[in-house]
Amino acid sequence: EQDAMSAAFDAAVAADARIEPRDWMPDAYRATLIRQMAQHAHSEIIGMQPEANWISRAPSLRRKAILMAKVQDEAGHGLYLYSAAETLGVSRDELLDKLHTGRQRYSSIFNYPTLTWADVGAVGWLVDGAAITNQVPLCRCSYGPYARAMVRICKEESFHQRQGYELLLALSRGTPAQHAMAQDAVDRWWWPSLMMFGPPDDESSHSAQSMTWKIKRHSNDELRQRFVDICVPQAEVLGLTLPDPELRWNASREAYDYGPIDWTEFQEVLRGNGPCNDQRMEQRRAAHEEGTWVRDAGVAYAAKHGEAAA
Ligand code: FAQ
Repeated sequence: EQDAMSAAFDAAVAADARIEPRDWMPDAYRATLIRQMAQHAHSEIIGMQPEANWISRAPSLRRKAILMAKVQDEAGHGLYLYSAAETLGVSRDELLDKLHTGRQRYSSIFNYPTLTWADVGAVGWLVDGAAITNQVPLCRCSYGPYARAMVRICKEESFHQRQGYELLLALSRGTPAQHAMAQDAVDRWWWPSLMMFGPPDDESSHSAQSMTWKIKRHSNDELRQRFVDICVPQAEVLGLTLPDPELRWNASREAYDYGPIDWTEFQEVLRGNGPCNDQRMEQRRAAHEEGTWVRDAGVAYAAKHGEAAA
């Protein structure tokens, strides 16, 4: 019987059909999805911190309203993704506990500081831009609940990317000091954004299996290249430069060549030694503790009204 279920799973993946929560799936497929979806959900909620840092100092009411909406969207993305992960038989409590005790990861990118207002623009343009490049193919992921969650998330990420781009354009066309601030932010965020796509293909431990299962549709390096090719012309329109002297069009590859990525820096950030790792984790744990009474009240309310309904 196990063989028949396994064959049905393989056939569904081969036919580009969706695997749904009640379908049989290999344990390793389930574990991979839990790892990736949890890491993705954690990234969304930790990713609220660097931008929330600027809400109280946004330069206008309009900019503040836009930024607040964006940060709220990230919370929403986290919630869809935790719910989607729960369909695999794990609880949100368990996943949060793993985040808080360092047993699950969140994206390397959120361990960098947002030093100026221009960083809000650079995060929108580059970080959300990289996120969309990586996530659009996830709308075709073989696991149904993840693929469907990605559709709405990608639409919202597109809005986020545009707000960042528009913000940077305004600064770039502003005073010389504003232009310099925009350039400095791009200089600091460019390389960490390229690292978001994960290690190079030959060092990516999960890629081959995840691509066979159609969880991932493209390799880390393919998506990184796609992102570079999208960004170069956008930087030209912005009037900003990308901090890579080796960046140039390669006519034979029909793609931009780019300089070497500092993978030692990436590994250090993953080990917890990035500029903001400790701060991000402390703030996350504190937010969770301070929210205990809200969760308790919710559970008490549900128990009381659940009884009434029964
Ligand atoms: N950071 O074998 P691979 C956002 C780990 S966007 C930290 O290549 P895989 C939106 C990896 O877990 C950011 N760790 O792994 C937003 C593995 O570790 P393990 C979130 C990383 O999974 C914008 C090891 O390295 N997006 O939040 C990173 O096949 C603005 C080997 O790597 C997603 O999570 C990294 N960058 O490919 C929010 C997208 N890269 O478990 C707020 C979904 C790799 O063996 C504000 N995830 N690692 O110890 C994916 O597409 C994949 O998981 C990859 C990595 C492509 C990230």
